[in-house]
Order: sequence, then structure tokens, then C-alpha cells
Amino acid sequence: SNALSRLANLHRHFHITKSSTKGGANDNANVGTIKISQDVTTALANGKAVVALESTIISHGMPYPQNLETAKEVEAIVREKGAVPATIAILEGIPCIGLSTEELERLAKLGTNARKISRRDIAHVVATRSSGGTTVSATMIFASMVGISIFVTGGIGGVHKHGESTLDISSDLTELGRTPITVVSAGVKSILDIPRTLEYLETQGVSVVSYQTDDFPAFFSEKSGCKAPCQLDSPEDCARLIDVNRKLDLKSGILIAIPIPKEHSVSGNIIESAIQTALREASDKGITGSAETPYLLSRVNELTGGASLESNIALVKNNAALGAQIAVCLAQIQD
Ligand code: PSU
Ligand code: MN
Repeated sequence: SNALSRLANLHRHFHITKSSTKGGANDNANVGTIKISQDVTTALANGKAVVALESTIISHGMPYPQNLETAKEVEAIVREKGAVPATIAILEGIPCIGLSTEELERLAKLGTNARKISRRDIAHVVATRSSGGTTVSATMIFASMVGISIFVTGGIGGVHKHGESTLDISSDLTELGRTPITVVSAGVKSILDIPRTLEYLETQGVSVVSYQTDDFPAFFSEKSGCKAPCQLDSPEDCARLIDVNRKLDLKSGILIAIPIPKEHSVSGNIIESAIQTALREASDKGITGSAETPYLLSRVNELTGGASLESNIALVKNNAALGAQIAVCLAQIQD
């Protein structure tokens, strides 16, 4: 019956996908369409492991050409571990689940000229037939629509520093509260307020798990100094948690935080001083809202002479390997 409901779910999308091929630029044929690549469709229909990947990390998170290289390498790692990668983006108004190499390239070259798409932006991007990278929140939404339950990224958004007065709290956190997707990340960057981010995740009812440690990781460094609410130590245990979350129909998401591999962690001092400088500059220049995270990422990369980008790439690959292993275990449990 699992397989049947999966198929029913997919057929709904097939149906609307077909209608997209007709119609010119001036009608509404696109609206309501989702395009799923052939290998993702096949994997989902057969209950095989699929791992969703976001695309704001490609458009806004890394410079060209490292963004493209990383995107391809991450997909290769997911395949190597036995799962099918599904990079998600919106291209010319069509949400795409699983991108071709040409589509990845297009997005990577658009860079920050592409839209940065969170939940609030989806309808406008589709209605205006625009293109962009989906953030964690938007990627979760589309993954959930087509029945993908695991999603890998580098770092998620959080409560920004001074968020208690600016109210700049990433919609990634509210999405985790309302959409039953598991996000595998390296925790939360110290450009954000980590203790408040964890408090907010608790408010939203998100299961937060650190992998093989009881400290919540801080992206570039293995530890944030904040205790994680839970710890799990194997892909099997993570898969069991996801399975229980689904069986109980809790409807909320799960965050699995895996520390950056030791050999790639950037020395706390170097990264911290770069982050402080970048935060000061952003505030002096009045860079706020959705522009803040991309600005900070690229400034920290410049200030560390590329070291932060190198670490970023290494941790995303590490996350991809674990995410794919969890997805494979989950497919076995739910077979
Ligand atoms: N952190 C990174 N790289 C990224 C992002 C965060 O190290 O590319 C992106 C992700 O797509 C995340 C988004 O979902 O930034 C959060 O943006 P905001 O803080 O504006 O919600
Ligand atoms: Mn924000």
C-alpha cells in the first residue's frame, strides 16, 4: 500500500506535468506544474532512496565555478552511496525536481542574478515565470509535495544576530516546524545567533539531533558550545527516528546536524574575526533581510582567503554521504 500511495502521489504530478507542454507564454498552462526528472520519478515509484538538494547554495551560496563543481560532486556522492539525487530549483516558472547538467549549469551561471526563493517567494516566481535557487524552506516544500523525505544541505538559516529586535528569523525554521522533511546539515553558522536558533527550533517543535556528538555543530567548527537536545550515532538510528516521526504523523520536521570533518574545520579565531568584520560591514552598508546571508558568506570567503569556501565544500560533501546512507536505510525500513 506504501507503493500504491506513492504511485498515486506521482500520478497527480504526472498529470499536471503533461499539461505544461502546451500553451504559449501568455496563458496559465504553467501554473500548478511540477517537473520531475525521469530518474527521480522511477526511484520514487519504486520506493528507492532519494535525496533532495537545495539550489540557493548554488545560486547565492558559492561563487562560479565552484558552485557548479560542488553541485555535480554532491550528486555523484549521493549516487555512490546508493541514492538518487534530486536537486530542486524553479526554472522559468516551473518547479523542477531533479536537474539536468545543463540546468545546473544555467543556475550556477545566473548566480545572484537568480532569485533567492523562500516560501514567501514561490508564488511570485512561478507567476512571473522567473528562475531561481530554492532555499531550505522552499526546497522542503517541493520535496514534501513529491514524497521525498530526506534533504541534504550545508547550513540552514536561523535567528540572525539581534533577531530578537529585527525579527530576522529564517523561514527555514518555521518550515521545519510545519513540513515533515528531514534536513541534514552541519548545524548553524556563527554568523547567526545559535542559542536563539535552538530555542526557536524547540518552539517550532523540530526534532534536533546531533550526529555522533552531544554538542550542536556550528558549521565551520565542530562545536557551538550549545548542547544538542538529542544524539544519534548511526544512519540506521536516524532512519528509525524519521520512520517514527512519520508513523506518528507529527507533521513537523527533523534537523540532523553533523559536525564538519576535523581536518576541514577552520580555526575558530580566523573564522570568528572574519565573521565579526563581515557583520560590521553588513550593518554599516545597511545590508539586511534575504541579502544578508549571501553577503556574509562571500565576505567571509574573501576575508579568509578562500579557506571558508573550501571548508564549506568539504562539509556539504560529508553531509551528502550521510544523508544518502540514511535515505538508503529508510527505504529498507519502509519497503
Ligand atoms: N547557509 C549557507 N549557505 C547557504 C545558505 C545558508 O552556508 O547557501 C542559504 C540556504 O539556502 C538557506 C538560506 O536556506 O541561505 C537562508 O537564508 P535566510 O537567512 O535569508 O533565510
Ligand atoms: Mn531573513
